[in-house]
Amino acid sequence: MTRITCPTLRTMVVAAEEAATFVHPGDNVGMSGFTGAGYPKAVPAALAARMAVAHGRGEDFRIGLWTGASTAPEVDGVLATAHGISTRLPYNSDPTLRALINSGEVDYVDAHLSHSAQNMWFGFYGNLDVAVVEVTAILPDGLLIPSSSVGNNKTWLDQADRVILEVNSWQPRELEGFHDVYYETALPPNRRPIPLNGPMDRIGEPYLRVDPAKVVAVVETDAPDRNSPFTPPGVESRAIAGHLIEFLRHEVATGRIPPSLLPLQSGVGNVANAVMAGLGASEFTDLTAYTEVIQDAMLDLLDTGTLRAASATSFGLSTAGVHRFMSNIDSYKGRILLRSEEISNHPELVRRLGVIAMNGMIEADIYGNVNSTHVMGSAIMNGIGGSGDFARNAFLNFFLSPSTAKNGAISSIVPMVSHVDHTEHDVHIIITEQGLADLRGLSPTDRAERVIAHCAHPSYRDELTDYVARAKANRPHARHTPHLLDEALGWHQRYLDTGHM
Ligand code: 0RQ
Repeated sequence: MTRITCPTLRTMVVAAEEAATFVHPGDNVGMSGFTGAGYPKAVPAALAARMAVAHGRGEDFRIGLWTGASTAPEVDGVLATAHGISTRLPYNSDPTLRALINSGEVDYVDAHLSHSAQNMWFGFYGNLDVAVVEVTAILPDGLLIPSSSVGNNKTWLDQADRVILEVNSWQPRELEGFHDVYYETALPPNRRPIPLNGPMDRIGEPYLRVDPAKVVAVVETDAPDRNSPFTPPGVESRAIAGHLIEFLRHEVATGRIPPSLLPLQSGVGNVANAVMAGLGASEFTDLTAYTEVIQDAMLDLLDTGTLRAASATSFGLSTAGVHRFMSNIDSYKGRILLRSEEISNHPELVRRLGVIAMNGMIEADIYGNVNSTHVMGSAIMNGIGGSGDFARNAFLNFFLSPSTAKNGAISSIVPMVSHVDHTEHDVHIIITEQGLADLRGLSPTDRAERVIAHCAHPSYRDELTDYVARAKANRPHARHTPHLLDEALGWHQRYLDTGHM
């Protein structure tokens, strides 16, 4: 049964190799994809092959690659291997591309995900030449059923000069109705409030629109999403989750948040999964999520009723998670909604809903500044992703990490972060396996005391305490945020000197 029932677009079906000829050297290309879901499966590889041929002839064939967030080896991996990317935004987690960014070959614009679509609308990123977007099906009237992520697809389809659609029959046809795409966006000074008052409010439509006159090619695929496996939560992740859940209990007891909490946002990865698993084993019920990504642990919570419903922009499931989702798909309808990322991550909505934001970090400093993106100040890991969209506007935000990295050789609690993503003015609560530091309403020196006592690994506590004492003694008239600049900036150098990084 064909997934392309629009007569006009049916005539546009071609092989991926032919579709790729519509992408030219120097183009900006907006591809679908968010956390390894809903990315194009065939055209990027065909494009990479053309790039390799061009490079073999001594020609430069590179593109600006824009997506929703991270993709997969079939997009970032193949294009990076072909040295076909000149600029990348707004998020990457592919190791091959990361190496090219860190070597200086690829320019990377690491942006707040909620900003990426509007930066395009405002004209800050330049012209978008081509959109390559995966969809689940094309309906008779040309409307598109989105696939397993929405990301920036609405914007790419709307703004690109030329559009290539990939129709992936691996995506369940029953995804129809899981999406809510909001089209009433206007530019300043004509913006209006977004009419969303609860995490599951429908404010848009279940389909993406495309101008058929812009469609240059349609490619049929039948290929799975990346579906990375999950490792069961380790001891440290479980300890972090335990501290967080204990703290939520405390906040409920004080009456600051209701027993069903406030809508949850959870980052991706092992710690985030452990937090969700911990909530599943707790007494909390009737929770909601207003987040970016639906991971396996969220399906668990939906299955048991701990979680009533979840709004996101993407799935991020393991292979087992996909099978579970697909075999019970009807039971999730109406309980999972996928939106464009400018809505899933919108600061206006995050603040209105009072989201509880939980994100990983690389390091925090004793005063509460957080680095989510850079190793030793210079090397990008992934990017800020949605962490800033949520954290800065959240009712409560948590930053989570083991207290040490690289088998204890590196402290994740430092005098001064080597790169700042979330400032001391934004960060509420820091948690490591050692404990939790609630920084709300504290002065910098009180924060330092609490972070060192509760979050630093015991083997680094004395050194950090001594640092603050000496910094205070050194400049008696500058004790608001005591620092010894040489030492603070040099803290990370020892790891480089000892060859740990
Ligand atoms: O490196 O894999 O080489 O061993 O950083 O660290 O401990 O596995 O933690 O997978 O939770 O990732 C901040 C990167 C944490 C992630 C970050 C090294 C460590 C390891 C990963 P190896 P872990 P996680 C919504 C939210 C930004 C985007 C975001 C992230 C690697 O959470 O990308 O929040 N966040 N999005 O060894 C040196 C340190 C280190 C360190 C860790 N202090 N010094 N290396 N590492 N701490 C989702 C989206 O936006 C899509």
